[in-house]
Amino acid sequence: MIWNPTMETMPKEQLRSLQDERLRDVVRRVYENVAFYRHKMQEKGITPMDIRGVCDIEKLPFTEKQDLRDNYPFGLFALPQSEIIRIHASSGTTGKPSVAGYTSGDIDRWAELMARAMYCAGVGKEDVVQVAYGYGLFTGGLGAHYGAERVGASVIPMSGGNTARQLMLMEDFGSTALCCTPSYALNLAEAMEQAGITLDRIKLKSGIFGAEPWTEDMRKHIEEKLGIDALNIYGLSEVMGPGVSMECMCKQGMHIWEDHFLPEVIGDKGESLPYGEQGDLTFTTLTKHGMPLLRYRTHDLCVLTDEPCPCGRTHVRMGRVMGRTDDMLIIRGVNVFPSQIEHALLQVQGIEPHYRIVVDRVGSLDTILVEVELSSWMMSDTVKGLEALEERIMNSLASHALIHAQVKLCQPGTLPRSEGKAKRVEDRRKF
Ligand code: DLL
Repeated sequence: MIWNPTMETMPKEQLRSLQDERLRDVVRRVYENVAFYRHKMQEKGITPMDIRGVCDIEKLPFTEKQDLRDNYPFGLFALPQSEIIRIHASSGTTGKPSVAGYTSGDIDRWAELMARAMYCAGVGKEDVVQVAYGYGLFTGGLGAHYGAERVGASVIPMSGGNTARQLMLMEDFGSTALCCTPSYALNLAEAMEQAGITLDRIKLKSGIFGAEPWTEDMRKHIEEKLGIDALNIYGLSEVMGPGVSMECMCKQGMHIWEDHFLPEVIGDKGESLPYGEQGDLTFTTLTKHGMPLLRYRTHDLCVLTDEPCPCGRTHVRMGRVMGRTDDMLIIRGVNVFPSQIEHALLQVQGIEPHYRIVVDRVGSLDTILVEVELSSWMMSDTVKGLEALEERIMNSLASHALIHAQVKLCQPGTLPRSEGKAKRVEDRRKF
């Protein structure tokens, strides 16, 4: 199922010349309408005339999240407010959020890209889509909502939370697709088990999960528990929201919709890296009118590949996001991402994928404690058995994540559950 075959399977050369044309257009628009970009380009001694196409991308300035903050709230909008019909903002743990404005054309294009995403997951007009991403300033709920409507599915706009009600409606309304964070999908699966709802009572067949990092192991776990295909979707509010990229049924990375976004992977020295190398994912928006961005540094670490995909889509794919550069923990000089810890934990039998990472400092030494829940069948095990399990977890953490962590086994159901983006790390160190 391909929503827009002309665009999604467009030959590479044709796609590139479309990008060339659209890049020239967006550069001209921001130069004329956004003082921030005009100044940045003047500083670099360039004008829109210097940008002939994608080959000149490295001449353009980067945009950082801080630039959005400095121009808070509407300083990067490229059109007068009368043209803006929607405003979203990302939560931002400290200070002011970063804001994004959309014209009606932007909303229309977003719905189109989310429709592509729905088709990637095999979701069409016969489907009942339960949207359990939060509705509001967060882009997850409304993004999924408009995409599901665009393909003609029946949308249940649940928003996040209220787990018992989610399950009741999932069963009663016969939801066939679920949109939420992977951690909430896991939470729902567990609650289903506890409520004694067996898989034959629900009709779910696919999940469109994203907004936070997750692992291949977690995918398997969720797929088994819910009896579905669990697919990865990526996006960020500054660039659009969910649907910047989406995995197809081949499950080999997420297609970035290159007719709308120009991705680059940037290395430590600010250089554009070739496909296959890991770096900071960076986007230039090619068709946004409300708030176009040039070379926006997401700080999400990943790898791009342009190996042909069996699905026939020609758009470049991004691998799983390893983590954000600012999520990386440095424990006694060792760099570790929460996703590596998740991977290490899910190799071990006897525990559940509910975990929390507590980092602290004792004297001048960093400590890391990994709390993880026991599977219920382990609860009756002997002390010796539990000690051996702890040891296996520590070994797995040492070999897969290269850290020496303390491990605490917790009773099933005792660690906090997520309803949106999971908060798995508690860093108690004072810097
Ligand atoms: O999380 C948009 C979204 C909603 C994406 C629903 C997918 C589904 P923000 O709140 O601005 O927007 O957060 C963006 O979340 O820079 C990544 O660090 C992370 N992220 C999003 N999707 C994924 C994913 C939405 N599939 C930030 N895997 C991004 C890993 C993801 N990280």
